[in-house]
Amino acid sequence: LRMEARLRKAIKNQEIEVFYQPKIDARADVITGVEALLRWTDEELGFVSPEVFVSVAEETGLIHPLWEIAMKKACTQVNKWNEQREEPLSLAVNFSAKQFHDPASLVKQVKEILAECQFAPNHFEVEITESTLLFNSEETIKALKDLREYGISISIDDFGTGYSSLSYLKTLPIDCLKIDKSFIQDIKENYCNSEIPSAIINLARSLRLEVIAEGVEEEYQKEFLLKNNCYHMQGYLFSRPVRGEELEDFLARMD
Ligand code: G
Ligand code: G
Ligand code: MN
Ligand code: NA
Repeated sequence: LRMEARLRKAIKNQEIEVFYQPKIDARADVITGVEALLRWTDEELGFVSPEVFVSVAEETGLIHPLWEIAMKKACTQVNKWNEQREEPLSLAVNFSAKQFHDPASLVKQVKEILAECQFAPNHFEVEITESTLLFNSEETIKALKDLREYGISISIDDFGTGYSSLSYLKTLPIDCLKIDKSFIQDIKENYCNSEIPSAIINLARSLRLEVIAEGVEEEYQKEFLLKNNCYHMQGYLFSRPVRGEELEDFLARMD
């Protein structure tokens, strides 16, 4: 209850920050986009893990205002960066399953915010988890189709950890599988424990989906992924999620 009240206050006083984690094409070590990740440090509670406050927000209806903060701040920020770039960065935002209770109005709001921020839909990515697809409601599927027709791409976050059936992969409007970081962290120096990432990479290829590995921390994990034709990566090996200013240093170093 105290956390809910503090979070409400933080939203009102604009104390919620957005951090950015680069997505890398590891073939050439170039940055292709960023994922927006919320951060909150409260005066009384100190740093609160997003896992904690996102779940509080989901239970209390605060996930919607938090999402609006992530959307507006990130679209504005990434647009600024893209003005200075030849190759625009894509922007990925996490969407909670709870937000698909009213899928049609969610789609409407996504379009409104992108239009308001003049952010190009074809550089925007929605990250959902398998739990969003679990109920497979007609309206959710229609919402994802609408987003895609608008130019937005859809990624399945934490792929491989959910309880949904694989059958949706053939029928649902999705673009990309994000291999969950737990599977990447399992990959050891001699490439043992790499069966699941290999299987997901092959699955994505067969279904003509894109694939990205998250949680890449070690050079040998990157090597394994490159050898297995998974080129897109995210993880501490490249960069932690960082503030906008720090991401600018990263961009300057990469270019
Ligand atoms: O940034 P970090 O890996 O610590 O995030 C922990 C969890 O919080 C992850 O599951 C991440 O998806 C979630 N999270 C961070 N930012 C957002 C957000 O803007 N919206 C939603 N729904 N979840 C977020
Ligand atoms: O659930 P989602 O994938 O959106 O959340 C991403 C979370 O993973 C963030 O909390 C981010 O800080 C974390 N993360 C990103 N890269 C790494 C990594 O290389 N190692 C670990 N342990 N966590 C990571
Ligand atoms: Mn994510
Ligand atoms: Na994840």
